[in-house]
Amino acid sequence: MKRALITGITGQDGPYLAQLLLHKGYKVFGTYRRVSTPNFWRLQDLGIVKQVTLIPADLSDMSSLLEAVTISDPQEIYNLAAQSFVGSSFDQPLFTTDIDASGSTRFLEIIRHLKKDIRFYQASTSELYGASSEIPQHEQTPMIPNSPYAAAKLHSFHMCRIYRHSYGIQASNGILFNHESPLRGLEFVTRKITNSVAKIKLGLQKNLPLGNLSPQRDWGYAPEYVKAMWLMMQQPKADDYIIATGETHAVSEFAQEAFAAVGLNWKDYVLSDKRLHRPLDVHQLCGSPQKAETVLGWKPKVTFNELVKIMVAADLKRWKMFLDGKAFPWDAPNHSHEMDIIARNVTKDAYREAGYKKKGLKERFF
Ligand code: NAP
Ligand code: F7E
Repeated sequence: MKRALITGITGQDGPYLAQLLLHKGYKVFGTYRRVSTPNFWRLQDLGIVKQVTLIPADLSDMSSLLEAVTISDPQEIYNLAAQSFVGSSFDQPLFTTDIDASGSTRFLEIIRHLKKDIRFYQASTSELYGASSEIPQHEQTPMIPNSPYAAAKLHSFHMCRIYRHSYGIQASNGILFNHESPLRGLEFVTRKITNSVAKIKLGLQKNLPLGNLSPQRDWGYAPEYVKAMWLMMQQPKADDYIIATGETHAVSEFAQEAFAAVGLNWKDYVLSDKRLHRPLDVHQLCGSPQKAETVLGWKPKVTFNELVKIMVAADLKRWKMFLDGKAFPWDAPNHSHEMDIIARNVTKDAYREAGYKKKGLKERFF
């Protein structure tokens, strides 16, 4: 029986990947962080929490990673754990660097020292292309990161390449473009929109404040993307692959489609809030999945419109069940209103009151 270790099994991709590997007959181990409130709702939603072996580990703690590898003794490691929210990486650049850059190097070092034949999957990202103007982006497109998140992930991308060439470690980078699902975190724009659309439709929310509406993203469906991760690990040689749909849509289009799915006009509800703009954003991402199609035989099926409908339907169903008094694993009821929890907005108001703007503090605080 093959054994796989998935870091970040409590996130969006981890449970879908675990489900796929279980179907393929793997013994699946997953790392989770010790948190004050347990966070297994996605594994529960897919009904697999009892089928995976959970190991406590943190990417900042080398000994816990060594322990996880020793316990699981895997043929394949999928390193999905990350501080994955680009917006937060501007607020926590050092933490993001420790987890998203050094975290993967810790695993590569463990594999090197144990001298084990372990295949390593690194969750790389379309954010690496950041400021690149080439459309569509392909594997040779110059990588110009536009956030601390992307810079940290670029470090990991190169460390995989370097360990591959220096020590023959089978480390592959999956350069995945945005992929979404009903299990997406609520802070990401797609799920933020579909959760709000459901609440607005049911009279539980009045409007939807968003940041920059013009960035364009290549959005795919997460369950299809985890299949590509597994396919990469089955290749005789490690390599880097873009996983994308080849289509790009603006944030405003996602909002328009999501409101239209419940018969509403997005312009009646979406508010523009400058506080939600990032200090630096990525304008347009559109990936070419040609190499993945040719080498891995991987092709996306779910279209942009289908993706939006899947997500809206899931959130609408959840809020209706909630109103009917049903109990089920879910994140939204415990989620604070975003505008209440963004610390930099509090800072902004405090600074404005103190008249600090004149003293040259950065514009983003105002
Ligand atoms: P996600 O939902 O944010 O999940 C991230 C996972 O990492 C969670 O399980 C989280 O644990 C864990 N984690 C965070 N900090 C950690 C730490 N210090 N030590 C151990 N675990 C930690 O992300 P995702 O959407 O599933 O994405 C999976 C990976 O692919 C990430 O590396 C992301 O950067 C990358 N990626 C995602 C996309 C996308 O569109 N989804 C595209 C390209 C690349 P908690 O549950 O405890 O927070
Ligand atoms: O933002 C804009 C925002 O946070 C998408 C991660 O999985 O994919 C994800 O990163 C766009 C940005 O995802 C709001 O400014 C407007 O231009 O959903 P997002 P992301 O930054 O693309 C990549 C591939 C990853 O690797 C990451 O881990 O939407 N936007 N208004 C907003 N974004 C958010 N979150 N909230 C808003 O209100």
